[in-house]
Amino acid sequence: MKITKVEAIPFAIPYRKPLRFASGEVHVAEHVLVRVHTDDGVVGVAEAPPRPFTYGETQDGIRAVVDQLFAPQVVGLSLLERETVAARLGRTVGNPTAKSALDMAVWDALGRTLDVGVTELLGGFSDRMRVSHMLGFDEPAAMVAEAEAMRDTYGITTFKVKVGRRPYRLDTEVVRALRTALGSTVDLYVDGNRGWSAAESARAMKEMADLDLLFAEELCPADDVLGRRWLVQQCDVPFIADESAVTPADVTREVLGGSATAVSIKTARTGFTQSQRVHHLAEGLGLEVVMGNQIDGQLGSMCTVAFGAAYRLTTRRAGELSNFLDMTDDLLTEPLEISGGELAIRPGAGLGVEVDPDKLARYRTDT
Ligand code: MUC
Ligand code: MG
Repeated sequence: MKITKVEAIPFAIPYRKPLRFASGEVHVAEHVLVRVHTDDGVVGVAEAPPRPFTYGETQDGIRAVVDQLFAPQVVGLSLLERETVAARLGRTVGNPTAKSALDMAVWDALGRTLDVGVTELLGGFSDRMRVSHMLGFDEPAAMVAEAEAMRDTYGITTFKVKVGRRPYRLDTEVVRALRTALGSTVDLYVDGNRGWSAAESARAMKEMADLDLLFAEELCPADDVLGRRWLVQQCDVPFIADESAVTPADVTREVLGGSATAVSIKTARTGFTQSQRVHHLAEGLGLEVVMGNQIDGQLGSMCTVAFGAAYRLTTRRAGELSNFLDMTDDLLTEPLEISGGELAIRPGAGLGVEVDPDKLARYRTDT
């Protein structure tokens, strides 16, 4: 079970339709495939999505930190020494998606070695999650059409609507149009990616008070400490900390400081090992939890559902698992399939998915 080699392979797959939101936009999935090899001939995989606008990481930076700092510190360790892996990666600050992909590839390799699924290793609560679809900025009619297509084709009935534009009415009109078109049979929530001030957020929430929102996420910057606290106090729905709560310590600070009442768990930034800590913390604090999307490809989405399905708390709400549908292609031998509004884990060992060597050869950018 010894780790013998770690690879960080950059690849690029264009989006059919870019995702736009208040802090940036994504046109091409320029991710890094991380592979962990063991002396038993097992290979564990995961992907790191660089999000410079959220974590300051780039594709080149992820490759460099994995190759130069992380790989030398984990080669020689056993797959069972996951806490030691976490402690060694933890000596370096930041780099959350690079650390997470390595962590999840170790868990995948462990599952494959033991012939057990990652979800079973983690908690084994369920084998599936309901799916929430994230709607990026567009005209109201286009966003309504996208939501209707997701509902009619995949049975998805939960939508996270990107907001945070100025003037805020651009977004409140979209949310109103969605509620009018889709009726009360769908769940809607909003994510501002820190685009509004606290005062704009309060006004926008007041204007949407009759739209029966489920949550509000990261509407204004958490660094606007008093403004954010003031906003969260008057919010009548759970207020999700996403990019303001990257580590378990951040979650503690934001929640105890009154800046959030719910948390987004993203395996892309907390892997499986740190996501367990965030999950247990959220359970202990009595927080609502949503499994979030870091604009993941199919491998990243499988990591999200593998973790989310493992616990009762994470299965309570739909997980953000569908944005890979906007990519022109992906790396897996068998594409993920959403049906009846749900995404199931794969029955095999580890994550239960395989990277297609031909697809990797086509999309890798290092050869
Ligand atoms: C989200 O929930 O915010 C957009 C920016 C980011 O960091 O993640 C995505 C989705
Ligand atoms: Mg968010």
